[in-house]
Amino acid sequence: MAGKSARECGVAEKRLRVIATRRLPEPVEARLAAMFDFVPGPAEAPLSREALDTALGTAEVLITTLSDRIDADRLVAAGTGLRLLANFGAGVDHLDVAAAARRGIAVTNTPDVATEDTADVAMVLILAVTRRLPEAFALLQSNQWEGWSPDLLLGGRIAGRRLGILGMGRIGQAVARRAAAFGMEIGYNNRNRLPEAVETALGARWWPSLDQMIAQCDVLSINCPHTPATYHLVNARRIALMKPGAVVVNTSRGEVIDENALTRALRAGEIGGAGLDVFEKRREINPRLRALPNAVLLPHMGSATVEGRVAMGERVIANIIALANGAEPPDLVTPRNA
Ligand code: 8YV
Repeated sequence: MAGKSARECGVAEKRLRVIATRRLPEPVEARLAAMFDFVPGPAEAPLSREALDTALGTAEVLITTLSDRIDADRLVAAGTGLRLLANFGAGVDHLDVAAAARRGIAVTNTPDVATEDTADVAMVLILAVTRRLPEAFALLQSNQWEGWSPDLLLGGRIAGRRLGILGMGRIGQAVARRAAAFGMEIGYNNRNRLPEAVETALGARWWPSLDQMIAQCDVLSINCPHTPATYHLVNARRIALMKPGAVVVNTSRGEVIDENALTRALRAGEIGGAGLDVFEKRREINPRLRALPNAVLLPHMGSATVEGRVAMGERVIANIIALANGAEPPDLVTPRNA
């Protein structure tokens, strides 16, 4: 498809002004440039406030990422021509979808395409914490490994452990499939119970009470989106319910966990460890958390595969093409499903 013209792609001839806030994969940018009046974003950092305001004021479609916080106040800068915030990513908690809707601006996201990659990283974190991988890397890098010994870096076996999945959407279910293959027992807590056939296929048990699930599981995997209802769902009270030795893994959004409460519990040895790909204040990670040997921290790379990023770009393009053709974009996010 790269290089095809708007006409060949079935897009109306008037070229929409599409501005991206970040650089996107090369084939995705090539397609956007062939079809639209496309302005790529800078590679190295998010747009400054001023540059974001200018982009909001001049774009018809703005391709956003999670590094662009666009709330109601920011939307004041939107020009009358702005019709779509096409988010490059599934989570839209950085965008005020309701405020956008009030201004007649649609919001789309890129569901599905990061499911398997994000679930892989959840497993990476479960294994890295329980098998103490960072300590192992550090030992070799320090050149102080004295060879095999019977008690060196003993971790825990994950087979037979109970996994509690908080949020059993696509990613939660992909984590369940992987964890089952590793011999874990799967439980989940979700707003709605899954159909029985899906539960059976996944071998997953529904816990109607999050408190009860948290108190029973050995590993808690956070896979629900961040919404006002899930903010600090894993708070100090719930962390205190966890078994000593339990592990918390988060590949969703940092805000779902009270990061300071988690740090306190880890430092006090009240729980066993944490594997985090996301943080409450993005790059401003609690330094005490960063210093802990039983906290494995990753730089938000759950969906960071070449294939995933290109697929995200394809979803963005499909949404813009639909808009350009006067059709409903396939991945429309409404205030109700945001
Ligand atoms: C993306 C994510 O990389 O899709 C999401 O919601 O959290 C990430 O994996 C990010 O959103 C890009 O904007």
